[in-house]
Amino acid sequence: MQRGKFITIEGGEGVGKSTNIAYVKSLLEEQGIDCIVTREPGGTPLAEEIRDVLLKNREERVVSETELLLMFAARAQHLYQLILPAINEGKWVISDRFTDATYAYQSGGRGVSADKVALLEKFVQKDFKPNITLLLDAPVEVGMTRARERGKLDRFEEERSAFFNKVRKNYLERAKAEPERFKIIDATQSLEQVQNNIRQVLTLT
Ligand code: Z5A
Repeated sequence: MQRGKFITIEGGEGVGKSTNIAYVKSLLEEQGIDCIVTREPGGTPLAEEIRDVLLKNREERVVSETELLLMFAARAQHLYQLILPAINEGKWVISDRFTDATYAYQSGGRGVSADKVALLEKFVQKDFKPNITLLLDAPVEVGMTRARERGKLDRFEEERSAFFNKVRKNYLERAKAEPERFKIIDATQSLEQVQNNIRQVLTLT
């Protein structure tokens, strides 16, 4: 049986990842592709528990290394329990965020060295990487306004725009370094235009 593919959707907060993931699934299903949608941190019961720990607002300062290790603990569970078994059964897996988010947030945003992220990436994933990464890109203010309109903010969303600007910069640098894998979508456009772009990119791939 042919192995499935792994598609990730990345970008800062509020750029439209959750909104567009269902659209990506419907596009693939139109082409007769069997696929599942998942997210990070999370995707399995244990990984979702780790997500709750990560997103909870708390008095105690969360050390960046703790945050990094928890991201990869959730990822190991998600990868071996859900992503790889599905791909081995021939399914395509579409994930709302994956390891590019760790480079962007923990390294770009928090300042942990990229070498530490790369070490854990190798340990957990070996050479496994997404086949395609859709990067929904918009100025930080656009995403923050959209996310804030939704109400209560989690521990990450409480960060200031300087943090999210570093995250965005890191994503764009990664996209530049791997142009074959990354497809940048201008997320400031109307939802209809964003989805037209996603359709074009996925049809050409
Ligand atoms: N994180 C990390 O630090 N390291 C890691 O390795 C990983 C994650 C994997 C949880 O992620 C947090 O974990 C995340 C990074 C960190 N925190 N932050 N920030 P998450 O993906 O669950 O949380 P999120 O990025 O904050 O997702 P989000 O706020 O739900 O954003 P979104 O999914 O991209 O946006 P949305 O919910 O689809 O859209 C937001 C609103 O905008 C909504 O009302 C839509 O109707 C509207 N929208 C969407 N598109 C449009 C367009 N084109 N026009 C107008 N309005 C639109």
